Amino acid sequence: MKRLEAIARRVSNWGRWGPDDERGTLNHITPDVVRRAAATVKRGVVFSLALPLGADGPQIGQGGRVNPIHLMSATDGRLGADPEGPRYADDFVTMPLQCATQWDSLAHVWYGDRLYNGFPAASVGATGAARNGIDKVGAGVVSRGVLLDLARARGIERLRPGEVLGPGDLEAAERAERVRVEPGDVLLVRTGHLSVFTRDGDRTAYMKTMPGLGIACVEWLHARSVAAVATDTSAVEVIPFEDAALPLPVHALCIRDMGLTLGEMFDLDGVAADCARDGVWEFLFSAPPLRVTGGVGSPLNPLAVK
Ligand code: UVW
Repeated sequence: MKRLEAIARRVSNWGRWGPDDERGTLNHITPDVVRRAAATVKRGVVFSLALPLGADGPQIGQGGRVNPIHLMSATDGRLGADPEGPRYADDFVTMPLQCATQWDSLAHVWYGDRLYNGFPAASVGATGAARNGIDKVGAGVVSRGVLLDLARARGIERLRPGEVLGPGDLEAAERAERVRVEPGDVLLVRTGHLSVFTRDGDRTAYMKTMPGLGIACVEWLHARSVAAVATDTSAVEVIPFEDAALPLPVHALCIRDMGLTLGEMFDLDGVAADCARDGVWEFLFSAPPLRVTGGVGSPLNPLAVK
């Protein structure tokens, strides 16, 4: 990370919201931002941006990440002796918290023995994250969502795996959509890459390489005071990495230095099609994580309301 030190210093938010802050850029979501977000709702239509949580998910076992295992613990449960009485079903699910549509918490990636805001890396251990866990997100993530559809802005179905996206690409989409990413917004970036999995059914190609944000975007996200950023890929950033000797640079700078929450595997196709129809690329966005104590991530069902 030595080579990225200068960027890390420029984008650092350590101490900005106090020495105990564990929410990072989510602090950009002020009551004014939420009111403005609510005012974007005009038609009352709601889109889910989540992949289904099931055995058919995108995971290929890489890094121990598997798809959810859903088991029934009761299928004919009954209480009391009345054979005509109510019956019930119960179930449980075993899953990596990172296996489908999800937020990365600020304890997910770090370097140099320090997490976001200077907390020791040892805060993350066998019992979870004592600092910067997903449970610290509190009231959730409710803000204005702005969708930049980079594939559509270029008139193509999807971007090429390995394509490095820069600030110029984000701004070109802003111009094409006549929208501007403002402080406190949740930025949703559609690359079209999700269809490698959802349409072509090729999990390996979806998971192993992808278009994504390059290092140059980190300062842009900082300058725009974005609250969180999510994409339709599994890593937000480009894979292969820009420098093979420097893995996860965007995660490292965004999560550890800036305190920026990252969202992955968002299904943006439905809402993007609607935005293309009505020309409105902003909406009320709500994606509260599960309050998993000490979790370093959380599965989600993000909603866009227009
Ligand atoms: C890692 O691969 C560590 O992170 P992510 O799934 O967030 O890309």
